[in-house]
Amino acid sequence: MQSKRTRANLGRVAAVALAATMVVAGGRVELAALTPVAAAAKAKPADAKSKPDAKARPDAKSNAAARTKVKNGLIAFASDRVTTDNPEGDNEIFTMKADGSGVKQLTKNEAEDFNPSWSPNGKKIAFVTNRDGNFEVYVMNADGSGQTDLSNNNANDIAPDWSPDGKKIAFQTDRDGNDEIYVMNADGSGQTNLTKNDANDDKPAWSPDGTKIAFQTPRPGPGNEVFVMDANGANQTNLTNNVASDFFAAWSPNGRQIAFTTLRDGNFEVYVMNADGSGQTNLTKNAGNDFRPAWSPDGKKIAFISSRGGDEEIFTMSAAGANQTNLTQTGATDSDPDWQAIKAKKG
Ligand SMILES: [Ca+2]
Ligand SMILES: [Ca+2]
Ligand SMILES: [Ca+2]
Ligand SMILES: [Ca+2]
Repeated sequence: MQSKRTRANLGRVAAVALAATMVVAGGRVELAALTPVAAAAKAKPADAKSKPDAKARPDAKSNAAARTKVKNGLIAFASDRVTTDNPEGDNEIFTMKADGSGVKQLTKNEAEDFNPSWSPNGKKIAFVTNRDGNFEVYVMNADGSGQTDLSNNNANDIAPDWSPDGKKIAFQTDRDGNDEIYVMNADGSGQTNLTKNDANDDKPAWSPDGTKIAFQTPRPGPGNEVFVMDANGANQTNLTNNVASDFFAAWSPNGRQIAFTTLRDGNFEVYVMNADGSGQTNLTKNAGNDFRPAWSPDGKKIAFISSRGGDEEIFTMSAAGANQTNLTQTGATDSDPDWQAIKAKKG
């Protein structure tokens, strides 16, 4: 049966993609991530010198200008909730308002559809689907129309993330025998390996100024670390440097912080750190699993997944960890939040 096949396939790929989030602690294996992957370094002295002050940098200035023109839009997410248009209960892409109301289903497909990622202008959503028999990065319009295969490769292509100028999409693929971070043009052309490392390199996240890509990798192992590299793959650097697994990096809109997930406290917590890896701070502080942070475009809130109530729900909190609020409350698995940026109208 189709849905069974795709589910089995999803399970396999999720296991591959998330293998690096498994941690062996005292002989006990803890499975770190429960969803279908949905997950500025100790800057070199030379780097640090060339960027002494973010405020003084022209690109940082233009980012600040851009921020003032952006407001928070919809939250896209994946869910296996049963609906009239999803009787089989496979994963579909949905959107909702930031208060959890106005839920709309964008995909209607018996395959698994997940990992939504808004384009910087808020008009398109890249996502992952296995409707063609293996995982591909697709793109669609914000209303669900025009669903198109971008990666078009027999390997598993997942975890898309747009460059801030909307011209490129980074993603994760196992086409070379282990997971690598690739980049392609927004039309799917020019697919290029950035990481080229025997370890699994997963879950790219583009910095708001476009110069860096954060990702997760179990180097040196056994757990994942949050790494950062230049957008061309150079200078791959460990930011977290912690024996526990650290993964699911997400840049703050001003580029000064990176939210991530860590197992260092015995269950998943959403942490935040400065973009150079300093100041690693627990935001969620909850006995349940809290993971996969996604910033609001205005930088004031963070969406994340929490299973503190038993099943995975989409929560939001302030950027300081206050007001942790469940938006979904379905009993289904709700995952992969990503927040739309809307350009405020002029005048
Ligand atoms: Ca589906
Ligand atoms: Ca593929
Ligand atoms: Ca690799
Ligand atoms: Ca927790």
